[in-house]
Amino acid sequence: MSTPQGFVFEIPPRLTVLDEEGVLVAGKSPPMPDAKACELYRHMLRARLFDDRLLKLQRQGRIGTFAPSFGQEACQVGSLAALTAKDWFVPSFREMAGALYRGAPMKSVLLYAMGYEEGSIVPEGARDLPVSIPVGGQSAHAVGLAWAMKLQKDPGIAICYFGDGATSEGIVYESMNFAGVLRLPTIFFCQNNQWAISTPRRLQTASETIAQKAIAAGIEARQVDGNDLFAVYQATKDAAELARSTGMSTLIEAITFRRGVHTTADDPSVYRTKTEEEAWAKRDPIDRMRKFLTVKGAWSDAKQGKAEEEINAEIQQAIADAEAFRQAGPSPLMMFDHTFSYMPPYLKRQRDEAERAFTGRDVMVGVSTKKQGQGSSAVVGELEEAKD
Ligand SMILES: Cc1ncc(C[n+]2csc(CCOP(=O)(O)OP(=O)(O)O)c2C)c(N)n1
Ligand SMILES: [Mg+2]
Repeated sequence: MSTPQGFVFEIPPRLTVLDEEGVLVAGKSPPMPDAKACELYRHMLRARLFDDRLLKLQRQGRIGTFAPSFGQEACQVGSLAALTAKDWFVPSFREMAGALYRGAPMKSVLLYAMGYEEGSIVPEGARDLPVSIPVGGQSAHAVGLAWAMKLQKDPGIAICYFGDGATSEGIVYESMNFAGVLRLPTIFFCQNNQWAISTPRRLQTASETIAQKAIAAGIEARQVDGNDLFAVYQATKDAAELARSTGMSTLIEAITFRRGVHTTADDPSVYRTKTEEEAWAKRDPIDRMRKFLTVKGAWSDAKQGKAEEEINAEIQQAIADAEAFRQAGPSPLMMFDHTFSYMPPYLKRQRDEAERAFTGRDVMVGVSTKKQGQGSSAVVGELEEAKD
């Protein structure tokens, strides 16, 4: 149905360019040359290897909690590759792959996970916001940035990331409504990863798609295969062009899967099945792109080996730098300062507990504080709860 303004209330069919086997869908062609695809593949691999390492560091007590990007690398790298450094990147808490792509140092990611405010410092001049924990809240920041750019006649756009769960938060609707009414060049990028902690997609909303939520706000709606970097790239490029030329926003629903834990404080085996996890493992975005590039002769085992070696060395160096910072740097207890002029008792209790956990240890949490049979210690549990 078309309105007098020419707005069409419909969602085009879900876009897929590369199928699960890494084969081009009939009639589709790659939206970029092989060299660019290899470069983006390497970015996804880099995030995946870093994610793996972060999980190990957390289990060793060397960093605190974090939310892995595992399985969602194509959503983040594919969409950001379609934008420029002059566009604003507005993440939630699961966009480590995106942050690295934008140029965040690995050391910063580590410092954030160690509890240091320094981990939230964005490199000078970068149009990136730091991690945002309140679910959905960053959508309003993106719209504010888009509004400021519109007023300043700055040609940039803002892209914000949120999950399927966040679409049940009022602020996401308010932001889309604002963007629609004022024509603020924003891309609302929903990574529908099928779960909001233990809440499955089917209990999140009765609407058939998340994309259709754009229609009420009068903005464009798209659905893409979120494990297909080419589809994500194409959809974001189209949305960016539309936003730049007309101010029209788009809600992109990327269908993907959170392959790992929600955060390191979570154990998905208690609420979802192995069968579901295995089905999605077959659709993995990195494997899919590797197959495609290998068949084309653009990637090889030798290139993979070299890339892994370089990335692992980079990770090693970042860990060494972050741990040296911890040895020499300010206390992570500073995270409790500067918010209240008078510290509320509940926060004081958390601070004291954290102090006991940190004092005299050169790791975040000692193994001795672990309770039998639990993945995390009582102290970490409380810190994680506070951070969630
Ligand atoms: C306003 C608010 N409510 C609750 C939480 C606790 N919480 C953290 S993540 C999360 C689920 C988010 O799910 P989704 O939006 O699907 O994103 P995903 O974690 O799957 O990437 C919840 C409820 C929070 N951080 N902020
Ligand atoms: Mg989710």
